[in-house]
Amino acid sequence: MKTILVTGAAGGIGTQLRRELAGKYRLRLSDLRPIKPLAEGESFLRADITRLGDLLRATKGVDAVVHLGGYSVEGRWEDIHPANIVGCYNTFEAARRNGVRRVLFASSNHAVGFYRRDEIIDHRVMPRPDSRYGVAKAFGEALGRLYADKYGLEVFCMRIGNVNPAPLDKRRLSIWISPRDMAQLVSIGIEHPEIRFEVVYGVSDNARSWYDNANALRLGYQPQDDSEIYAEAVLARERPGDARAETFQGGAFVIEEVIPNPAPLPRAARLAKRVTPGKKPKKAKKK
Ligand code: 15L
Repeated sequence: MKTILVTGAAGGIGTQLRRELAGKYRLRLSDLRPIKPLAEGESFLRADITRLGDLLRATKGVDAVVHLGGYSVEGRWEDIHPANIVGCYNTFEAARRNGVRRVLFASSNHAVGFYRRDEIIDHRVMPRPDSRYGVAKAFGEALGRLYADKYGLEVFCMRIGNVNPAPLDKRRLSIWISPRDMAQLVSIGIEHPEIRFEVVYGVSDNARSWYDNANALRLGYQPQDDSEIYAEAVLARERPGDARAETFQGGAFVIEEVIPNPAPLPRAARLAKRVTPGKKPKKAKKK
């Protein structure tokens, strides 16, 4: 049985994954917060991902790392930088030094959140982060590419939508992933023999998806769930929100600000009105 290190295992995704992966792998769970109770086949190792030494201990003897650790929403650079930039670097570097073959990186839809909702994007699009958090996810993907190309690590980047038993709102109808689909994708990331460097979307088979997830399907992903069965209930409780947030895939992340005096908003507001590239803008009617 393979031993898998899961960083950030006390978080939402980690908790749901543990349930789904139980019995399939020996899970070494790491986090700053203790995890109790542990199930059979699980062990806990406290690790601060901002410390390389902690990760060198945690990655010793594992077959793969599922790196979920770090800040999971937008935040101040002073918080994102240590947790998501330094922490991500330490994870890849510790894996390399300990000869761990494979790293699964929990990237996010927010690495590409500034694509519009009327666009279908695939795994080859340029990053278009919607937040500092999204920038850190794009950094993790780039770092993964470097470690794959330069050191031969096998790297599987999952641009995760939102893992939950059911979609929370209209935006999540497009990016939702059920816990069992998430676990299937993670298993592919651990088991697939041909992985060198891959980017896939961590989403279920949602009718309202704005992703072309061909790369995941090519690797054998067969999502079982579709958010559509929740659509009526979700839409019935949806209230109109901010126009910019509703224009872009990243939703509230595109408007959320954590710094004082953010850059002038009028220019950014114009972005939301911009036509899709390739389409000619309509001429304004003369009055
Ligand atoms: C994410 O990447 C976050 O980790 C999670 O907290 C959610 O905000 C999710 O994206 C989302 O977009 O719903």
